[in-house]
Amino acid sequence: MASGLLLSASLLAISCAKYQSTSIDPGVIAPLKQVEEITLQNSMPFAMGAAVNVSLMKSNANYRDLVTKEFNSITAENAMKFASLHPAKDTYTWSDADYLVNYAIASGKRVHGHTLNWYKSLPDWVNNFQGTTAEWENLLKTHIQTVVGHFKGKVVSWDVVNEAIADDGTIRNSIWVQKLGTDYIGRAFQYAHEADPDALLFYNDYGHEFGPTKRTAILNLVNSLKSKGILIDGIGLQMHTRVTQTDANLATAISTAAATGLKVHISEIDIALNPDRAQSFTYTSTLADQQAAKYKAIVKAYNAIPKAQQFGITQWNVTDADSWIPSNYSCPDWPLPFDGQYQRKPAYQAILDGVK
Ligand code: 9MR
Repeated sequence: MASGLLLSASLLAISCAKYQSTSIDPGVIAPLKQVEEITLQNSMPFAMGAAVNVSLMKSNANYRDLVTKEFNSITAENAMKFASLHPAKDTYTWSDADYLVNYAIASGKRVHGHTLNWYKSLPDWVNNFQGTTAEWENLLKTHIQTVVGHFKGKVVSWDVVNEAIADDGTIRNSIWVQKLGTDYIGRAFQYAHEADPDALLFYNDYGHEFGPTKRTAILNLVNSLKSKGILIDGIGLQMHTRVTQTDANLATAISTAAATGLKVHISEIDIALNPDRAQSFTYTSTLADQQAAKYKAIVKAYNAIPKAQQFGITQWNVTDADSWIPSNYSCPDWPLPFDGQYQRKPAYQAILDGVK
């Protein structure tokens, strides 16, 4: 008892000495406030996402830690595509996608699903499928409803149809159009809605910033779905763009999408520095600054649309070392806000500045 009193008395003496030395009145001291670290998810007024690669999430702690720290929304770069989830007619492989969804739930992040219908990344069994129109319709419906049903209540939103418009503004002559006609697009949305009435459903495409031809065709498509009473919640602007694109074209892409009244997701952003795909190309601080200015212009235009329509901005993978661009085009490039050493580039601060 006596030693307990002695201990309390000495602790009091120490803390009083502390207060005296900093001349703070112990009676009015405020509880310690935790200083919030500046990260994309802490600092931006809308969701900030990244497309992630499951192998890197599993094998690379630097990559995973950066995703955990910076982002509050996750898209699977490849793990939810048809070929990944449904490699044979009666076989579904959920493990990689489930891994991501479980990671997101455990770390309090939103999951955006990508993608239920695309003309690429189809397994051979679909490309080679010999069936009647009814059998193709069943294939489309079964895939969509099995996938949406599996993730019901965990994946909040889906890119239902991806890249159905060609660059010349016509409906892309995909395998789906060949087998089912152009109205398959609306039915894909209906099938997804039936499987999870709470999921937000997006049409996702690239090239809104190229000019009016493709953009108008995309906007006409989503407006016609709406006017037919088909449930569509949002429009995804992929925004695989380049440092040479004009701010005006980028802003028009965003404002015209918002004029539909739908939610707008900048769903796959990256900004190429080497759009001519030169084999030998050098990353310079000038280019990094130009890229930063372009990120800022996009964020600024996005921040100007109504809050209720801001679904968020998702970058396509995490660092320059993981981007699809160098491998896809066999050329060097540095399109993302983080460098290959997981460090923030000038684009990072520019994104934060875009909402100031
Ligand atoms: O980044 C993805 C790459 O790893 C895949 O090989 C490729 C084919 O499935 O798809 C890439 O992601 C694309 C996305 O799914 C749709 N929009 C264009 C993206 C870049 O090609």
